[in-house]
Amino acid sequence: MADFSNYFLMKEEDVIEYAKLKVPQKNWDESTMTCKEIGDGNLNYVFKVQDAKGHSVIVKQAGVSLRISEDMHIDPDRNRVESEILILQGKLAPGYVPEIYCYDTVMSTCCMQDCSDHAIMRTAMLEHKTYPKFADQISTFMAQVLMGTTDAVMDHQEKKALQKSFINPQLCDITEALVYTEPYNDELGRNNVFAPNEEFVKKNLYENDPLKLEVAKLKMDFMTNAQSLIHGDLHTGSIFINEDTTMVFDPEFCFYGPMGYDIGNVIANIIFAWCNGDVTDDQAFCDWTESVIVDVVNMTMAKLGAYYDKHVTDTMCKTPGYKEYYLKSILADTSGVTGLELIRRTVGMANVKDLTTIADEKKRARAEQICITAAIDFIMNRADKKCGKCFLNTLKDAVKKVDAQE
Ligand code: SR1
Ligand code: MG
Repeated sequence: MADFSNYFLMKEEDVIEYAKLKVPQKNWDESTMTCKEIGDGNLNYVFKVQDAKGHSVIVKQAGVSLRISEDMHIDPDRNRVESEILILQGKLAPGYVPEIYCYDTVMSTCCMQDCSDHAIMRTAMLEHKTYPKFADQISTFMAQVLMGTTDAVMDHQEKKALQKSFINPQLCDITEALVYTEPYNDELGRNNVFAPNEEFVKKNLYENDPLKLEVAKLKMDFMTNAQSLIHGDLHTGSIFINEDTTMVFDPEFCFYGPMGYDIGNVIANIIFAWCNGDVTDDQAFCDWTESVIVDVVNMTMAKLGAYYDKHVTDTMCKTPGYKEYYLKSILADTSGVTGLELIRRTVGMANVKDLTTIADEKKRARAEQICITAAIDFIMNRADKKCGKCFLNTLKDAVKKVDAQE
């Protein structure tokens, strides 16, 4: 039997032994323990271990190559980064992330709270479920974690220590390529463009120099604006949800970057959910997603401002007018990133099921054109998107524009 003192990629039977050893506090009923690999992400292996007495744990292991592509290799130390940030986020926003029971830098594995009384939000979105508390909960999480890790609030030396510990060059490299570069030129031939939209993508993205100029500005901002400790991949596949609670997981892309990156990811992925609902004319679901778009923007900005007022420590940041300047730039970044995420999940290497599962070719092509059209507006006119309604109007205007071209 393995003693887990040297790294190897675990199989289900190994994970049972691992859980017995590493999570003894569960008082396992050993004879009834089972394990199932439940991961469907692009990078890691995720197992659920349980027994007949109701004990359970999630065991997540980082492989040396990625599930989405065997040619892509990333240091499995990302598992440590992920565990440490979950612990920190749990302190800043208690109850909004799974509890980490332990993590192990030899096996690049962590053991965490089983959240299977929740759904993965993307799966729930594909079933057109609605969650009235979501906007309030995700905005609280973002405000507390994002503003709570800024230079405006934190001791500057402690902030720099965090920035150093969460420097994450390999994962950032993926984002810089897949979000900020390849969707605009397909330089590595890895884009997945839906065949009926090839011409549309060529004209609106690959040949759109004014757009590329704005994306270049956003890319350099992503790489240099160490504003807060961001999740770095806050899409609906990184959120557990049920009627009562919202829990954020999978923060392995975290690093010190612009907080609009997280907020924009949430908005874009709700727009994908809207597109999926729109295809089947599910009015109740679309109405809810529309309210989420408006509320997430407005509530997040209001809570960031309130957190700032209560916790700001930097003397110069207390100067009248600075907070408003700061929040304005966050909102513009949020709009820009909403556009970037809409584009990269539509035409890039990692697509979203909200679009790819639309079976009707014409409806899928239309949905993708809506995303790209809205995205261009979100990026090009990002300084003008000053409230939640403006974000929703950008989507509605894109629908009108695409439908008028048909
Ligand atoms: C190579 S990994 C592809 C994507 O999956 C992750 O969830 C990130 O979004 C990344 O860009
Ligand atoms: Mg992920």
